[in-house]
Amino acid sequence: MWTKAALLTLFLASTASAFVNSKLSVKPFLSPAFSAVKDDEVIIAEDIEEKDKAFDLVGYFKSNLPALEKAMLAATKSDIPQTDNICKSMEYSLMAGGKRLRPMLCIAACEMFGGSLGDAVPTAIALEMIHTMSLIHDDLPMMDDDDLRRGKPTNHVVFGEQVAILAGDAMLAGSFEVVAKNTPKSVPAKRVIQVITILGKTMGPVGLAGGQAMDLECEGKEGVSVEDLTWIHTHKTAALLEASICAGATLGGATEDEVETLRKFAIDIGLAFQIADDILDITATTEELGKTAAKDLEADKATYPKLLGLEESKIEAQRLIDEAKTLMKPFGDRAIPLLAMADFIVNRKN
Ligand code: GRG
Repeated sequence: MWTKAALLTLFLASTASAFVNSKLSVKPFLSPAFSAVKDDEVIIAEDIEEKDKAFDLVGYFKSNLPALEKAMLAATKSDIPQTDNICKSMEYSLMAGGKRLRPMLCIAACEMFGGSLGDAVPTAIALEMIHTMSLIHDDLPMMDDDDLRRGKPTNHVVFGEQVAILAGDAMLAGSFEVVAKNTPKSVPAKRVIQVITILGKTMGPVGLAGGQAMDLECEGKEGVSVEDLTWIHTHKTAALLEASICAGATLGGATEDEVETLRKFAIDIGLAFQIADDILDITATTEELGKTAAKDLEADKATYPKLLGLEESKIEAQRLIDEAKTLMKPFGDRAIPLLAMADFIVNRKN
């Protein structure tokens, strides 16, 4: 078993690494498909790899954010006074910020196949509602027992455990309602049903709920293997990134084969996301993360750095990102926003 001191020593020895010090460096890339160019600088990119690095990801996020925030806020509102407290609790966590990665993946995948921002927004916010619900429940004393999330006291600390559980449940149920009710009528009903099916599966025993159950089962247990860990995180973490991308692509009109290719991409970047998360847990501060640092150590959790070592974990995360990006080659320029998000996943600071 790794002691906290051993892990911290490992961390100090690794602070010079390019991975930890790398930044989300984004320069504007002028493309008719994307209007998020911040200034006049135009980079003539030689190939997809360069274009993906040059893509203005920050601008892309900023341009999509207002539509998302507006729809998310509306999803927490009710004009029935008896619901004031639970609605406040939902709003507190949903509007607390966060990277909004899952909605952005959904929008990018939808646009990649010709869908619009408006086509994707209801599903995109449903994904963020599911994600936020999973964070609220994950933070409960009976689960990971945390008191800080997105830089604020956790939901149960502010509203109490009972309301926090119910606010999570309400958001889960509401996610289906939002997709069914608010997806534009121009999107074929068959695609909407496919999306609802994806969301349902993603929450279930072979999704977040099952991944979390196995994660809790393995806590403090000896002999957890890399295979066990990969199973946990394929379901607990990667499944929601997979749903985001597959649902977005479905809404945009991707074929079954195209969705399958994107699914492989999503699972790769989803696992890389978790490895990066495990690394940040021991290399970043509580202030940087907006949640309690070194939490995995405290709970004696199996993590990638614990099983593989810090350097190997970084190598594995980058290998997964490279593999994911290779899968996207057939899509050419259309995949650039998703490729830029894949890079962001391993270069992020929180
Ligand atoms: C969905 C039915 C159902 C149950 C949920 C509690 C639970 C079961 C699952 C836990 C899932 C979980 C919390 C996985 C961790 C994934 C992860 C690394 C989250 C951090 O995501 P970020 O960094 O967070 O994108 P922000 O705050 O930026 O959105």
